[in-house]
Amino acid sequence: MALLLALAITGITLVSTYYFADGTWWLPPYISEYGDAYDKHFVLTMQLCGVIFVAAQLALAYTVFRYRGRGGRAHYSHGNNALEAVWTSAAGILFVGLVLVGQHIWVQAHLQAAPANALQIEMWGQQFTWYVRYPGSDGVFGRTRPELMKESTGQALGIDPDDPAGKDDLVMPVMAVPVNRPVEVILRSKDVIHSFFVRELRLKQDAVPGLENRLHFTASQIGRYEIPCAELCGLGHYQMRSFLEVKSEADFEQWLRDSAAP
Ligand SMILES: [Cu+2]
Repeated sequence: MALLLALAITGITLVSTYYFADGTWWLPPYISEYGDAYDKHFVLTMQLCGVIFVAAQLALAYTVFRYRGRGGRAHYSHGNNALEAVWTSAAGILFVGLVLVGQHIWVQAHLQAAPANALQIEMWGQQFTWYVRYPGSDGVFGRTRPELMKESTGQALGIDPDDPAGKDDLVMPVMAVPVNRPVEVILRSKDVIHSFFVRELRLKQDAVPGLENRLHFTASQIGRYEIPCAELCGLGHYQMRSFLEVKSEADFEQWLRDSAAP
């Protein structure tokens, strides 16, 4: 029995490690400026954790077999404080080290200001849908008022009719962006915490009620990419998704015109 268990542990460890190592289980190709640094950091993390994972699982398999029941009295151990201290601090150093090595990628996308020519887009989360707002030709988002929010009248975001800046605002179910042009996304939520996630951009950021969370990117590949909500936000969470449509500059302008037409 102990031998079978040890073999099963070893087998599962080696098979799962193989699929990670040969790239079967990996992210789709990236389309943003963060992709290269992000993937390198991801690989480094996976390699370090992978070595520890394999070593720990093999040690477990060995221990299960070596100390199998042979009918004698069990020996009880209270552990080893020196060993506990060593591997706890080793794990601490590893985690803090990885954060220090990778933090510049996060800072670049989330803390540094977007380029001045970036196209601004608001992304609103609501149980269980996304609303994408474009500021229109004036480049200014109209004021929103919570008491005016009403889905049944098509006023999901409560754009104030008395604010001239809101007259040309465009609210869409999908996010279209021009290729190779910086885009700043302003994340807002009407109810609970949602999360904007596009695997191909290698970006994920929460939309939090009461906050305006910003991130920016430049998409380099025309195509259609899923935007699932990546925060368990309620019963309908599984169906909450939108799409990022990266278009050529001309197609994007055309899309804006078509969408704005009554
Ligand atoms: Cu959600």
